[in-house]
Amino acid sequence: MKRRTFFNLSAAAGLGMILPRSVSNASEINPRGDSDNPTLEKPIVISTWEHGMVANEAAWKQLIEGGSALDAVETGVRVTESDPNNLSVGIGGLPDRDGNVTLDACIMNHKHQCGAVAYLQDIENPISVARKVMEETPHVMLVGAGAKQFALEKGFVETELLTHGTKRLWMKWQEGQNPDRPPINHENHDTIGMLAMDKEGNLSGACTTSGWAYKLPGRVGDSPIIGAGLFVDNEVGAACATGLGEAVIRIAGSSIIVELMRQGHHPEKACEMAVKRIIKTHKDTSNLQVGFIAMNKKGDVGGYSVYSGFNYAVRNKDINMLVNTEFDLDLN
Ligand code: SD4
Repeated sequence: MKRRTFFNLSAAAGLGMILPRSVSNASEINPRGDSDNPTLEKPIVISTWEHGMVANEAAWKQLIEGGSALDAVETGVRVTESDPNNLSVGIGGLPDRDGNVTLDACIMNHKHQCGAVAYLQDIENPISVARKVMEETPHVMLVGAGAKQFALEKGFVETELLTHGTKRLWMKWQEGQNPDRPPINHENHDTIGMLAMDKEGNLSGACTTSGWAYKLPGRVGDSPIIGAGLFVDNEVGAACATGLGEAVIRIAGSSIIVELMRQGHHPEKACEMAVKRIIKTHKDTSNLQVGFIAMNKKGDVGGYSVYSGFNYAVRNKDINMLVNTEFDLDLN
């Protein structure tokens, strides 16, 4: 059974409430672009998963003070990167098969400028390194040892990213698993992707992750790849992804969503169409969790996922809430 995505503006307004999606009362408002759909007033920030609530808060502070969407998304996702209890982003992210934490991140602004790092080790805030790549080099992406060297040259501090907790989890995984066949499941995906529109109406996005837990050494997912994990086109809108990166890359997920919005589709519908394309391109849908979120220039937002269980956090002056998305395959 499909459920619809609802925002409850009156209940959520300014209260900092986290509401489940299946809120049901007369003031429900459908954000799909129906007649009573409210276009959210800028500034707006949205981000993936429940950890997006705190990340949004940091981004929101920038936005209401007149900060740029770019500053907001960088500030926002840094909160998640620096949280040692988050198992999929920054410090405390789960390592690869061999116990090395390798981070992927990208950032994009309203001028089609973008920067990315992949397979970056020992640096807590890859998003800020990605921004430096964007602003201080002629390149878009630096990877591995070169990315780390660049970060150190720019004054970033070398940090141990494997915590006692993640080391223990990795050792436990090694005992129980064939190290050549890293598993993928819905629990080990928690990337943060964030999209913001500032007071000027400019869009930016950021995406950062430690990737697929226990991945093969050298593996890079969608999160640092512009057009896959994140895409921003200031004329149209922005989108970002979380979940199985390989599946997102195969359909150039975020850029497809922006193009679908350009054709006039509401962000939620565009995300749904991308999800359907992912399902269509995979014979085996087990472990195929992918979630997208998107925002258009008008201030409509939406998300959609392959499986149930995905949510995203929304913040503007009227809303501060967690929205469970619609999905195609029910895990329950
Ligand atoms: C990846 N897309 O590396 C990332 C992982 C992720 O929530 O999104 N986790 O494939």
